[in-house]
Amino acid sequence: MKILLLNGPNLNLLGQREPEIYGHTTLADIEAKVRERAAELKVQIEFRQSNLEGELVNWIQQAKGQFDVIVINAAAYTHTSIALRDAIAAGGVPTIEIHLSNVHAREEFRHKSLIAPVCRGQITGFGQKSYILGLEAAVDVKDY
Ligand code: CA2
Repeated sequence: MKILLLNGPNLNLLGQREPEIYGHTTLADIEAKVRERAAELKVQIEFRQSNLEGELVNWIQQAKGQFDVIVINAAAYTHTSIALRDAIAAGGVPTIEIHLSNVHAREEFRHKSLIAPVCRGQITGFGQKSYILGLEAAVDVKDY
């Protein structure tokens, strides 16, 4: 099984800014933990980050036939991007939405996810563990 794990804008800054919200863990630390768990689960993982909406759209489009599941932390694009939503809907690759913080406990503009209706489910608020939970949900996605 091949899983594509996508990260949206500014997540490359994790661990360097706003530690009171996002903690001290870097995206590289998260990637290492995800790779460890993926090895235990015997699944292949491709881990990417982009600050560019169009690049994320391209990756989602290209995932068809290459990956079995997408796990995505779309970051701020979660709340703004019809383009990402359309790409997920059109791509037909089952997609799981994840967030580090609990978006529903934050500012009102973060309560709305434009991608949630086209994702299989949403995992939000468990810090870096959201990535592990997303991966575990991805492995079993056909059973849900
Ligand atoms: O909680 C999450 O995972 C978010 O997707 C993170 C996004 C935010 O816009 C979403 O509402 C929730 C922000 C990612 C940016 O991360 C930063 C890390 C360090 C410094 C600044 C931003």
